[in-house]
Amino acid sequence: MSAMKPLIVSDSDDQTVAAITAELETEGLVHLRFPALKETFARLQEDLKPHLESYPTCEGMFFGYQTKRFGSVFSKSDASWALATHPVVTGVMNKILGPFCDRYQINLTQAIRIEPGEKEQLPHRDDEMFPFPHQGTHFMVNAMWALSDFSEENGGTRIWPRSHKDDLTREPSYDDVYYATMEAGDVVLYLGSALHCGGANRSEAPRDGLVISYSLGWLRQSENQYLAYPPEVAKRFPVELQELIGYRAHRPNLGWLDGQEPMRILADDVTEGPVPTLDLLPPEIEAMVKEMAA
Ligand SMILES: O=C(O)CCC(=O)C(=O)O
Ligand SMILES: [Fe+2]
Repeated sequence: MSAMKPLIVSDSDDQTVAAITAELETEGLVHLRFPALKETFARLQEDLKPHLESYPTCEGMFFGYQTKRFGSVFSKSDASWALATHPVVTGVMNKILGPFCDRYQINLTQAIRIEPGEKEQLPHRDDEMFPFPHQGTHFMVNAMWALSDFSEENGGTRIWPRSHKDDLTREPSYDDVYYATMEAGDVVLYLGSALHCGGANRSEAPRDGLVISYSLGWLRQSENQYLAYPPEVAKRFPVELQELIGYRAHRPNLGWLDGQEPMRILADDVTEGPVPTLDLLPPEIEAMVKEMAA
């Protein structure tokens, strides 16, 4: 499977979200194109270009010696906000991650430039860092947005379809691997449990991608979102993004600040000083607590 026709997404309706979710759950990946994001995407490319130039290459066997990476993308480009919160993408996250948590969250943002000459990365699952068996539960879903064209030759991500249902292997067969072949602006969504890796770049030009990763709201985030986006930075973000990066508590009682919603400190008129600790419970537990107290 060397190429896959992208699904052209023009509507954000339930049917579109359901079709994409079904494909993602069956195959472990789905290739999408959003014609309406063209201008936003051009701004994103422009904003990220100087960072892709100035960052040094990584220093590690896994991250690669001829690969550049950087995070904190939401503060480097306002245009990235619309990608992270696109209703089709969040609709799919709701369906896949929603059943296992009160709210899903941003796990990381990472721009990745694979320079010419880079070798293929170790095949892996992105959710391997969670040291707990979770077959049958989705912990993470990633979106790999193509900042430049992706091809088999220039290091387009390799993803093994349906591998999320198999045991983890480091030596998969290349007979049925999918080489992400994308136009700049396209995105491939893939499960955190899908086996994949960055490809070798045998071309003359860099391959640029942007990963926006989502995970269950009760897991630790890969990229420390509160240091990446401290309150004075996060204040600029739309509320939906503030919530997604973790300024909204996960019910019950995870991620609060002094017993209250961390969101409150983003308000301009936040009250200083001692505040009461509040119950931050899911509606069904709140109802039960009330009933038992009655
Ligand atoms: O750059 C890519 O195509 C994928 C990189 C990747 O999978 C990773 O670093 O976890
Ligand atoms: Fe990966």
